[in-house]
Amino acid sequence: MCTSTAIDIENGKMTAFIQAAPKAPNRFRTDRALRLTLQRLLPQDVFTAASPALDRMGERATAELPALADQAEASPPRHVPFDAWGRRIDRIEPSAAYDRLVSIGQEEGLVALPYEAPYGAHTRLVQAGLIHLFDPVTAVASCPLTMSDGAAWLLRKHDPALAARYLPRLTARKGAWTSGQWMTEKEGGSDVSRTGTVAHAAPDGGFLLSGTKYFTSATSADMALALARPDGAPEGSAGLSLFLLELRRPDGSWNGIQVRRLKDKMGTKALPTAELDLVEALAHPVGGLGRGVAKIASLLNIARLWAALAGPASVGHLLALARDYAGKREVFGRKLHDHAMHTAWLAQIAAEYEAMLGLCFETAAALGRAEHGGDAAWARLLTPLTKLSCARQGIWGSSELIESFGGAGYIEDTGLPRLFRNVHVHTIWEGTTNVLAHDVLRALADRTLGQAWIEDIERRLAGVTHEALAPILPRIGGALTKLRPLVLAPDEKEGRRIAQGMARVTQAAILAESAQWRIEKANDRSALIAAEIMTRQPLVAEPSSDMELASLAYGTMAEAEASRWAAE
Ligand code: UCC
Repeated sequence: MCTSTAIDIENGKMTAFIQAAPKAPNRFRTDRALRLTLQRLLPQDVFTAASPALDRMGERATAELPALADQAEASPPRHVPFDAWGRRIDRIEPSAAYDRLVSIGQEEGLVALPYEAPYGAHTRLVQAGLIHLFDPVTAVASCPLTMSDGAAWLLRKHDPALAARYLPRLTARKGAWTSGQWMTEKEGGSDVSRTGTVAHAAPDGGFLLSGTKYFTSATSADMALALARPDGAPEGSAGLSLFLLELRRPDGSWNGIQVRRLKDKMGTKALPTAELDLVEALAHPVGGLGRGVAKIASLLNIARLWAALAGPASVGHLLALARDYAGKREVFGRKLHDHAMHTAWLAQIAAEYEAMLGLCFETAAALGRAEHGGDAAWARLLTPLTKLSCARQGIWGSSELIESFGGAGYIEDTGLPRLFRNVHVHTIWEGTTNVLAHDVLRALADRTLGQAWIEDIERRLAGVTHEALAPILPRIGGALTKLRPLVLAPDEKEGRRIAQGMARVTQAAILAESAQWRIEKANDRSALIAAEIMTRQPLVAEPSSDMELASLAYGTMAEAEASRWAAE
């Protein structure tokens, strides 16, 4: 596998050693956490019926998709503002490889599945399994797919007439349209109440949008959903409406859109993200005027689930590579996997991976149930908890795993650094950690929801009866006791602590349930080990280690600054 014969050549002595590269297998076949979590949460007949599609995606993710992702990352999109004769054209050219990745996602049903709904309420979970396999090896081609899924759901929920027109296009498996989502402006990414884009009524019932959108995702899309303020509407978010616009007119020209520039981003390099001016772009209100923020929230919740899924997806993929590498790389006379410190470290990362995966897939299942008539408030609570925890844990786990390859993890043509860059976007887009913590607090304003969460954790823990899990239960129960008063009477300044604590406790309770199921049904103790490792960490931060200390430190720093200025 690796040779280290020293050879003499004219210029001195060189080594012919070549390190065998890490290779990820078909993870649907080899990743026990992934396979058994799906098996546990899906009815047996659904798991069996969905397995060929999951297996196919697992196969494509081993060679075909990474090769396309290499090409897409090596050829970032171009903005061509003018043609050879000086005519403004604003052409955005993503690489052919990027477009192919998007179309493979469409062919495999990543957008179509929830609308075809072959497995009823379980379809979202099957979709989550496919996204998990697809996402880390595809140069963030998931972005336009995410937006299209969110747009399709939003239209179905809020505007049957527009849905009849656009859903078949967005959810086709061949030649499908993609949608962008344009909320963010210079004044507001999180706080969209400051939206400056205006909408003037046009004679035919449409509206003409004018303003600047500062981060537009998937700018090579066919259509977009955008917030704007109609004439006469009040200030603030209550005055915003949601509009659908096609990006091109029937003759192929831009629909009142001028591209200022493509963003030069830290990662997601293959994905076109642009600053745009809207100059009387023709658009149509979605579900009539008003309630724009509430309407776009339907898209946000779906996009937040996709972003959360990217955390365990990246860590699962890197973990598979790291395990393979540990069997190929020799240091200090032994393979890496024969070094106890190395394997204990990978086990710690694997524990967090299991914890993320369980929460993400349970949330996908909850969203699926909500879409099929189940409890929408429950899915609304789980979604921000999942996104705020898994997007951040995804960065942590990816960072650790990049280190596990030593210097190779830092070298671009291994393909590893870009995974680390790309995973960072998920904490930012579709709401930062603080925005999501606020969202949790808003959801908890309904006191019955906080009580329902407490009861859900108690019910899960009551079902965990296997003796091997006995030491774990008091750790989760203790964290729940600490959180209970905070959940029932949340205090805004404790928002991060509450939301992160709830996310960790939910992860731990799901992991304990999963561990029991896997011991009993699959003779597998890996989730038990993961639960043991995970619950040895504090699940809820101490107040002094979070908010109070932070405020104190911030105040102290501000005082130091003030006294320095006074002295100057
Ligand atoms: O722009 C982005 C990046 C673009 C792509 C870039 C590509 C790559 C480059 C990388 C760059 C980093 S991503 C978008 C980022 N922005 C967001 O995700 C928005 C974050 N902000 C929020 O989520 C806020 O919480 C807002 C905007 C929703 C808060 O606005 P308001 O107006 O203060 O919200 P309210 O008053 O709380 O809610 C208004 C209505 C209420 O409904 P009604 O009127 O019936 O009471 C809420 O219940 O919206 C409802 N609502 C929700 N419903 C609000 N949030 C939700 C929710 N999560 N689920 C259901």
